[in-house]
Amino acid sequence: MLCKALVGVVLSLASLVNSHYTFPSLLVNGASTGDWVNVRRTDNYNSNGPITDVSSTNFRCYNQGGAASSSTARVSAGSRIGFQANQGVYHQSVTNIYMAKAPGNVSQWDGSGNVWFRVHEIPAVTNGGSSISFPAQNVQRYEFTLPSSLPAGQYLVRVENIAIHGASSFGGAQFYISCAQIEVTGGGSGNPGPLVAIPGVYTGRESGIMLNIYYPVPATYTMPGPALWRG
Ligand SMILES: *[C@@H]1O[C@H](CO)[C@@H](O)[C@H](O)[C@H]1NC(C)=O
Ligand SMILES: [Cu+2]
Repeated sequence: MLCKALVGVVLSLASLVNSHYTFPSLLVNGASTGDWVNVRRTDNYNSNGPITDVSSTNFRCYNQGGAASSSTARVSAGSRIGFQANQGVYHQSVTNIYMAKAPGNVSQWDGSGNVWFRVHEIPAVTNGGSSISFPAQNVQRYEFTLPSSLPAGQYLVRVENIAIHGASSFGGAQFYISCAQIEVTGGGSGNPGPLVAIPGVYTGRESGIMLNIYYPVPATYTMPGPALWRG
């Protein structure tokens, strides 16, 4: 018992030093546009710490401490975009990417309302209970293709990495979030949805957010969030 407790302390000290991260840069067709240039600087830009309250307004873009806006990157529909972390993503985790269309100038928009749709996911991989693995872990970049039917206009793009190494009790999941500003050119007449509000999209008790990944090994894993919109 004592031994186990000591191992626990050592492991948690190690994770304090090493394991947190941020997503400061936007990727456009594989190239970073720089740290906090097109991504709104998050409150944890120094601490790298997670947000855990899914009902907080700060759960949207994690930038209530200031630095509301950044500059807006122009990208054409059909391009490959994404986010780069400031170091490898250490935690056993899964990743969602959401987008929301601004009613006007995205620099002056806070992303409130039923406006967010989910465009990309990197779930955990299970196989009926014998193992679980995390393709979102030990990588630094999450990229996806903007559907060519995405309507032109200005958008917030929100990366949400959900670390579930200690998620067996309520509030234990760690969320690493940031929002980029883009202006989509070209584009089509798609109708992105279903639309949800952030916060509001989660209660924190979803099976993909509050779970024990160790024992018993989950037989399946369900990504939290609305259905994906793929264009
Ligand atoms: C959008 O808002 C930002 C910040 O207020 C401003 O710098 C920029 O010029 C605006 N863009 C347009 C097209 O009005
Ligand atoms: Cu961490």
